[in-house]
Amino acid sequence: MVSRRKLLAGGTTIAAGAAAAAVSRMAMAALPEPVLQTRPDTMPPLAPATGRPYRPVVTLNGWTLPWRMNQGVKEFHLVAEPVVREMAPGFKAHLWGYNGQSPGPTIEVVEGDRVRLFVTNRLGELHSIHWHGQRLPNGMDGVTGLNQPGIPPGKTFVYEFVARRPGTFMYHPHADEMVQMAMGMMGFWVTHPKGHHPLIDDVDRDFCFLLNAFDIEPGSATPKIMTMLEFNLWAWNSRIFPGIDPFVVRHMDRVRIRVGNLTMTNHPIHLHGMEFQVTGTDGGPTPRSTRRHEITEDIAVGQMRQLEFVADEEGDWAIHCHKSHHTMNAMGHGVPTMIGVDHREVVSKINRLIPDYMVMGERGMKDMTEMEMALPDNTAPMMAGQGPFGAVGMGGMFSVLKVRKDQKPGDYGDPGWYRHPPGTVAYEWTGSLPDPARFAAEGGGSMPPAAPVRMPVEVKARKPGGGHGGHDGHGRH
Ligand SMILES: [Cu+2]
Repeated sequence: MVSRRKLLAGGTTIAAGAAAAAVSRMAMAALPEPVLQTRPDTMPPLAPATGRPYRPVVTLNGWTLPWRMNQGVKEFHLVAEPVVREMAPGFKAHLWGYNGQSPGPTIEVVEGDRVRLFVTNRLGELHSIHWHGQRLPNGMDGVTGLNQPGIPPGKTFVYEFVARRPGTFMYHPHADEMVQMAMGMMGFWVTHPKGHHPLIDDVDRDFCFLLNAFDIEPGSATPKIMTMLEFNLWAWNSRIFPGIDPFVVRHMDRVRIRVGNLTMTNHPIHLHGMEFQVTGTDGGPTPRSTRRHEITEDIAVGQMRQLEFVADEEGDWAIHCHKSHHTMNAMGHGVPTMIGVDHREVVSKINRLIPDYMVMGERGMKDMTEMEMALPDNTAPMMAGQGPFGAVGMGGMFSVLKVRKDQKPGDYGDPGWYRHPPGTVAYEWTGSLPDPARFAAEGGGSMPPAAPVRMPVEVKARKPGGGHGGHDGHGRH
């Protein structure tokens, strides 16, 4: 999160870019200097120093790309290049991205702005960028081969169009799409409304992030690019829990969270504690008559959603993808279910033969966080987050919405854990326990079986084994 120290450090980088807004006429003939940012921290919102005013967004574990005004045109410079992204503390991945990061920086403009984007290709193969959702001239749409030739390695292309409609957008490659997106190339784009818009409310805090997924074999650092279903790292802006910053807001703030999905499956994003409304989709702001309260919004592949709510409940509220496999980090193996089995002796014997062997905990997966196991080098922590009451047995797409009365306006700094008022935390029952009254185990049905049951069977629920690609859950290693 944005501490004072980080703010200063990050501010230097961004200020250097903002200063480019005041370059000489001579320099205006040249490309805008690319601004690079390699820290994975959530940077403070970039207040517009030039152009039309707006309330800037905060990019989760990311930043907004500074621009320069050149005779009324907003100029940005994106550099497509290999990057090293810290996905969680102690876990770095070799990805591709823009300007030092995966995802690339967020681009913020105002409805009606003329935008000129210089795109420099520092990859070893053709590149192009598609401005997902924008109204623009066909030749600016970025599909290699269809709308333009691919940008060769080492070359820079220029895209120029007017940001015609306000809303939530993304950008991503449209050259060798599968590889380049699997490697982490994507970014967020927000077009703010010009003046008051009847369907776009002012908010106090405006967050954005992309859903993305990677398949990085434990022990390696580069994603596999052929994967279609069996991803093992489910990320928000190329970060995984516990490495995802919290969303920090003031009590009674009006909050907007913008989410875009550039994975290959849907993600039901679930907020605890409060209901939100979906105020915008890919097509723009939603009519007020269609808005209803939700606590989970399924975001399909290639879609964007704006979730809005008034933060009227204090506390530390979970926000996560509701697919439970997406709140887990990389797993080393097709893990057998061992619930109910005391396997400690077995494991130590197997480990003599197969040092990396792991089994699922006997009381559930959370056991693994407490077991002494050597993970291969550069493996994401299986599940590790230390909350105020102990370990949080999660990974992947999980973060915390922190609602505080004493948070200052504009302060996104982490306030620490919520201090619950006395008597408002679930507690242990210490009285006597009556024997539970149980119903019979056999149920009825809408019809009797056609033939009497000869041989009753009893099974235990078991996670699907590895090797067959039918489910979109954990890795199959
Ligand atoms: Cu998900």
